[in-house]
Amino acid sequence: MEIEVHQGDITTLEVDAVVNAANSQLAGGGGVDGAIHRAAGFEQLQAACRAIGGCPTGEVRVTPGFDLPAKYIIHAVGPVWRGGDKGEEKLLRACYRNALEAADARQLCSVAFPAISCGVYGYPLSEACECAVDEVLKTDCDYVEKIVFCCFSVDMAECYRRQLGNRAVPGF
Ligand code: AR6
Repeated sequence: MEIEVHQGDITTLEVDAVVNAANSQLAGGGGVDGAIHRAAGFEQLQAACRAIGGCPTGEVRVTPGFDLPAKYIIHAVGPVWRGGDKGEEKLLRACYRNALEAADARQLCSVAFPAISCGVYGYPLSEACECAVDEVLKTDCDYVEKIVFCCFSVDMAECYRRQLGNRAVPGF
């Protein structure tokens, strides 16, 4: 598995799928969800989301990428951080695992993740990074061969690099 830490806007990435940090209504919103909706084309993406209906926390749903360079959007609903003892970690890990499984089931090769739950939903970044890296390293994929951790800030990119370095991932 090739792993890259990229600092920038996930909507510009030429990957098979970008993961969206969605809400359980798949209704669109701010943050990365807003950016993905704007870049994909709000109306067409919302029509696809409405047809799906919604998505429980920890699960994922897939739509086309529409006007994005990415072929697919994997909408993952992360947990709202409520102090850490309300099952947040299990749900966040499930997002990464389910997103990878959904990509692999579609025989996709490259997937970019934002830091799910680390914005409006308030998940502490270093703990979220640990879950993200851990799940990516331990999920068995037949087709997915490249993962991009897409970071909006220098601090966030550093956090992922540190995590990957701690796991002795080549290149970090
Ligand atoms: N590219 C990459 N990362 C981004 C981008 C971007 N264009 N924009 C923001 N981020 P958030 P959440 C980072 O709040 O915490 C929405 O309203 C951002 O810096 O987007 O899971 C949904 O509709 C942060 O590190 O997602 C939900 O209601 C990370 O993406 C709710 O927010 C995630 O921040 C979900 O909250």
